[in-house]
Amino acid sequence: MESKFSWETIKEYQDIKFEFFEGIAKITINRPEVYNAFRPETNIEMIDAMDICRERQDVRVVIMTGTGDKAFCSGGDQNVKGKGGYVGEDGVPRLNVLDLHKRIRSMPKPVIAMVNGYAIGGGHVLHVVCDLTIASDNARFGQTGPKVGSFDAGFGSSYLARHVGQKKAREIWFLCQQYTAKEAEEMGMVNKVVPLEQLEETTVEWCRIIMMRSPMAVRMIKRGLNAELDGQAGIMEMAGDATLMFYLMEEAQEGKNAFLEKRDPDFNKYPKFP
Ligand code: S0N
Repeated sequence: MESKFSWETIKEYQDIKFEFFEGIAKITINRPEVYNAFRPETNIEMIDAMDICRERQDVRVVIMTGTGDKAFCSGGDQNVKGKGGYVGEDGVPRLNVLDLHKRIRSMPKPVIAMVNGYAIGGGHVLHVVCDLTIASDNARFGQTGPKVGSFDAGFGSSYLARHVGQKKAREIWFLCQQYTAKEAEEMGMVNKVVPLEQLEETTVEWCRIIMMRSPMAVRMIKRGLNAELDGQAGIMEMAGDATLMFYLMEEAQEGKNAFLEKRDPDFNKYPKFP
């Protein structure tokens, strides 16, 4: 489908497209012949793109999607699944999609799954891990792990249960059935369902609204919501951002300046709010 927006390529890859438009980065899995299933190289490229999104100050929101109108992502590429993981061109088996999940959680900006078809298996997990999900009306959601010889007992189940509740999460995993976009929305794992032809426009509209909000406030909300589930790693991310804000305060500058000027710091002059 033709895009209404003038996306510019940020970097060329083999398995993904990586584009930018007015503050929004878009990462598109570009393997339509396998319904956008991922192989180790796909994840390596997505991780690289995510790292660029993190570093670039002009990127405010990240969209993840798949090429075409059939699939967002159908999970791990079954053609390269071997013992010990998905086997890359280097012959090494990996499950490096987990490193991508960590990047999505850690990204100090919202990551939106723009689901344009099947979100199945590891593809379902991918949308679950994203901060928001906007789906087209033809999208279908579900897990296949216990049917095809895999499972994700990480975010793909525990975080899913935070969206849909424990009973539904167990149903999704134990039965491996598919759910319509409307059912997924009613369950609470999809934020909005729109006709396919309005999917990108709606997602960009949501990005634009987010970009009108305070980046630091949005960032801290993401940190807080993650920390509830992510334990010490989540607290570390939130603490890192608290330190970032402290660095911006004169009180922190005073400590550094006093050290460099070889004098005692004077912290008395700073407010001590109740
Ligand atoms: C998506 C489905 C339901 C679509 O069915 P439909 O419409 O009947 O089309 P098909 O003819 O089946 O598919 C079209 C073409 O696409 C190929 N294809 C589809 N999915 C894959 C895939 N995953 N790998 C390779 N090829 C795929 C088809 O073969 C077909 O090609 P042609 O035309 O050439 O025959 C249906 O396709 C389906 O059910 N797909 C398989 C879904 C699946 O089982 N995915 C893998 C699930 N497992 C994982 O994702 C692993 C996850 C994991 O290991 C993990 C573990 C720990 C922690 C995290 C994870 C994680 O990934 O999150």
